[in-house]
Amino acid sequence: AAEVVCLGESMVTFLPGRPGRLADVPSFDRAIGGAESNVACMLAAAGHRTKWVSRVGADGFGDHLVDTIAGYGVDTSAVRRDRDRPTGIYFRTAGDRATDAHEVAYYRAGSAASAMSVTTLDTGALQDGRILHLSGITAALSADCLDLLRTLTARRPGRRPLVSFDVNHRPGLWRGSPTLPAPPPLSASFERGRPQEQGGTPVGPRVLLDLARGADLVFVGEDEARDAWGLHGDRAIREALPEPELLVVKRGASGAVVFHGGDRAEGHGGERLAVRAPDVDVVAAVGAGDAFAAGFLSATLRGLPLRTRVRHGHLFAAAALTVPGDLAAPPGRALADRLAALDADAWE
Ligand code: KDG
Repeated sequence: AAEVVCLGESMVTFLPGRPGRLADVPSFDRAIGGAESNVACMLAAAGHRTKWVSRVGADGFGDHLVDTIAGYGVDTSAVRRDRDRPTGIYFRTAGDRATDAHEVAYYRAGSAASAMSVTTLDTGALQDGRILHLSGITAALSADCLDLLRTLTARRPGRRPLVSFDVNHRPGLWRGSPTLPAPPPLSASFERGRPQEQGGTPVGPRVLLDLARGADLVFVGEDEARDAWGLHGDRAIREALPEPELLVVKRGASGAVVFHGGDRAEGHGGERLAVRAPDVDVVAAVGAGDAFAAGFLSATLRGLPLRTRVRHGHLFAAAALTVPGDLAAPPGRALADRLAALDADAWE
C-alpha cells in the first residue's frame, strides 16, 4: 500500500523560453505540472511510497504525464485514460522576480480530469494510503469534481485515511481563464469552466473553506486566505478553521505558523508554533507550496516533531523555489535532518 495517495489533475506545462508577456514569448519548453502529482513526485523522490489517482486523455500528452510521473517512482496504476476528453495543458510566463506576477493560460475546460468523480475513478485506490492528499484546485474544475471533494472531505466516524488538504486557491480557475473551445458541458450545472450550485448560483473560492473544515491537515497561504476568504492573519484563519487537527498557515519568506490540537469544542486554542524559513534567492515560486506539503508530509510519516516537520516543509520548498519549473529534487534525508536540527539562530 502507498503511504500517501494524491488525487488531482495534472497537465503538460509549457514554460517560456525567455521572460516577457504571453503575447511576446516565441517558444516554450515542455514540462509537467499538477499540484497533487508534484507532491507525489517529491515524496517519491524523498523515498516514500506514493500513488497518484487521476484521469488523463488517451493522447500523447496523457502518455507523457503518466510516464514522467511514474519515472519519479509514483504508482500510476490507478490513473484512468479517457477516450473522449483531452489531457489539460497550460502555458505560463516567467514571474517577475520581485512580485512573482506572471500570466497563466489554462486549456483544461472539459479535460479528462474535469470528469473525475466517484464513478469515473478507482475509488478503492483513494482508500489505499495512510494519507489522502487533496487540493482546492480540484474543486474549481467541474461540478463533478467539487462533489468528489465534498464526499472525500465529509467527516464520518473512523474515517480513514487521514485527509490532507492544500487550499491552492487559483484565481484564474475561479474567474474562468482563456480556454480552447470547450466540449459540451459535462452536466447542466457546469458552465464556463466553473462549478455551479443547483439553481445556477456560481460557487466561489469560499467553498474551499467548507472543504478545508473537513480535512485533518490543512495547508493555506496567508495571501490565499485573504484573497479567497477575506481573512487577515493566521489567528483569524484558525478561528474560521478550528476543526482540522493541524493547520499550517504559510507566510512566504517569513515562514509558517502551525496550529495543533486545541479544544475544538471551544472553537480553537491549542498549540501555535511559528517557524522561520531559510533565505533563498527565488527563481520561481511555482511548485513551492507543493514542495512544502511534501516536506511536511514526509516528516509527518517519519513521526518527527512538529517544528521539524515545518522545517522539512521549508527545506523542500527552498529546493522548488530555486528552479524555474514545478519540480525539484528534495534535499536528501540525511542533509534535511541535519539542517532541520540546526538551532533557531542558524534559521534566522
Ligand atoms: O502548484 C503548482 C500548480 O499550480 C501547477 O503545477 C499547475 O496544478 C496546477 C494548477 O492547477 O494551477
